[in-house]
Amino acid sequence: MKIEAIHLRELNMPLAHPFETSFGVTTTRRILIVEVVCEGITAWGECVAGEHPYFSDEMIDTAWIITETELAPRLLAADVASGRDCPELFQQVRGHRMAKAALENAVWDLDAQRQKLPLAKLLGGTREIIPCGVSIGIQPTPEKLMQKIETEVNAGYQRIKLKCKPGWDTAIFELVRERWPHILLSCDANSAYQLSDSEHVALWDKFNLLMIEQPLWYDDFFFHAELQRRIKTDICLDECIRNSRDARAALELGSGRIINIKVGRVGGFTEAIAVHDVAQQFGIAVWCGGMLETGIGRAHNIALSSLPNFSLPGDVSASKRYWAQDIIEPEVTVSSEGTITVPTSAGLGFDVVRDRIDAITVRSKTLERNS
Ligand code: OSB
Ligand code: MG
Repeated sequence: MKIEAIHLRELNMPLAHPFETSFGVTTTRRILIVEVVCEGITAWGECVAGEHPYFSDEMIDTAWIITETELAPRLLAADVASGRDCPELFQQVRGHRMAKAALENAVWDLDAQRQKLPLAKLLGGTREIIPCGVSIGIQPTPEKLMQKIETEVNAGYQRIKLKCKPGWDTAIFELVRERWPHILLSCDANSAYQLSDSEHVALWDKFNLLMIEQPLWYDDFFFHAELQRRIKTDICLDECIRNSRDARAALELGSGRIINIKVGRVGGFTEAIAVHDVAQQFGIAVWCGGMLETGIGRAHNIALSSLPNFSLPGDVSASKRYWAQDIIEPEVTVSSEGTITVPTSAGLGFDVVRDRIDAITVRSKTLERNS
């Protein structure tokens, strides 16, 4: 496939509700969308980097410049057989995995459309439906949190994940467990604790949490192994797993017992599949994380979640939880059993609505093949 043009766009999209984590509050998303064009087919990728480098060291502005000056020119000079060719093509550029993933995933979408296959099938997916959970941000008051949980439990979501940080943890879990003793409940600290907090974190063992996500430093899995030895609850690794070698090292060390796979965090579908496979060899369950994606990234997450070892509910939930109006048709919906049906039509399985994208585009740039 000789890609003829790559269009970069920045979208400004207000979230339906502000989302607060231990590292900050997001009210409007600034999102880099890439569109690759080849032989009359248009395919899409979404860069999940945030507005600030607070989740990881990437942000939309670094992703834009790396895509424009390094990655897109390499893709436009190449002839790729599939998305699997992208990691090698981008190898000289160190890091910038979220930027790489946006382009690589668009190439996978392109290949799926060309072969008239659903993206899920091309990735090796086997599930027809995927189990869904929700991630609930830190709220202004405990009462507001309780209302949110009630809404999501009633909607049928199979797992509730609470964002937490010092001061919004033990007492909150206590309240939630009093009201809902039996729901699948987990928490995500986004690196808000240190090893010296291990006695504090061990107190949560009594809440029967499914997992505690990334309690310690974003770049650590050595001290996570020490913390995992000191607590009963399973640790789930998010930020610190950058690739399948990290996954192998972390699982050898015992840094955690569950992995959250985010395709952007690991640099694209090829590496996401590799992390999935390593976890499977270790008998470790994985689930698909979310980064407040638009319908494009959400469709990619649904396709990835159809792989066999995605056995726990992911943070892949309905469009309406994030957006007044999503940029795909139909929008992503979740059944009353808390599942999403994996689309069976070619490519993403959703139509990208160009008018809506145009209306919220605040900058754009087109790069073309030279010959
Ligand atoms: O750590 O999983 C995370 C959102 C932004 C950055 C990091 C994370 C999250 C979420 C939200 O938890 C998941 C979602 O609903 O998209
Ligand atoms: Mg997380």
